Amino acid sequence: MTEDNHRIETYRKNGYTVLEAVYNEAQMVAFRSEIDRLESVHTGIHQQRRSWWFGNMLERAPALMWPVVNNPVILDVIEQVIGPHIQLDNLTLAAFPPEEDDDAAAEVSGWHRDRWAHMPTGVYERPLALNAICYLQDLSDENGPLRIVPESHIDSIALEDDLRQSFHPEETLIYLKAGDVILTHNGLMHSGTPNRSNLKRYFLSVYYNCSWLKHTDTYEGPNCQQLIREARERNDRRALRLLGEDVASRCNTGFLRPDEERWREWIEEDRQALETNSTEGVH
Ligand SMILES: O=C(O)CCC(=O)C(=O)O
Repeated sequence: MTEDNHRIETYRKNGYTVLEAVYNEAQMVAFRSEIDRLESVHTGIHQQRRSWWFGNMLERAPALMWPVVNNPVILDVIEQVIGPHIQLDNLTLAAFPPEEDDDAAAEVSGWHRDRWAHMPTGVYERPLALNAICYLQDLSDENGPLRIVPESHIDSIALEDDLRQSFHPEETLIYLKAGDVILTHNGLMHSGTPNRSNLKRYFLSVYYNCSWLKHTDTYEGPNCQQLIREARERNDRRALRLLGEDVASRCNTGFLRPDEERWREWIEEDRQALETNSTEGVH
């Protein structure tokens, strides 16, 4: 079995996979500085209280964020999971300051499944969305690991509200290194952990969904519109889909052949469309 096939198989089984060292320290410094900059301009009535969440990050910082959204290492894996149908649902930078009162803090930040999920049925279903989360520092017991319940994207594990901030008997703690990316299935139950270090806990979440769904961020601003124009000029279908423009609509094929076989053809067609365009541009 190839390494790629093994990754996809474990993703389907566990509900997540980790891509190591996707971003380097220089990029991490840039991401952290961007959060700090946004915090410093959001004062007064715009001030956020216990944690900072900045959405629409592609419009706010396109040069920094477009390579993150359009990262081929991540997109190649997601295309193996849901096919060449990937859209950016939202891109968020977040920072959690140290807990003010250590003793009062819950054990767990809050169990949940992600946007566009549903209660699993006992069999694997392809996700409608995947979260690509990157922590901007190594995770530790002090700043709080990511907690997940493996296979909860398949098993219909339910949880009462009063248990959302308690340890789960089947949980696994994940101590990602700064710059690693974890790709989760949106049906996977997970939670952060309160930050008991004395430094901020930063992360970046690139949330992708299927390109025929709505998207949460808006791509109508001048920066995203410029990215769309550039993608059109390159005939870059993958980039256009990311930004809500599904040019090659493949949603009504009759569905009489295995999806994976179709996906391989479409991925190749998209690659050729891009390549033909770049060859035509050279005179
Ligand atoms: O704080 C964390 O580590 C988890 C973040 C999270 O749950 C999410 O992005 O959905």
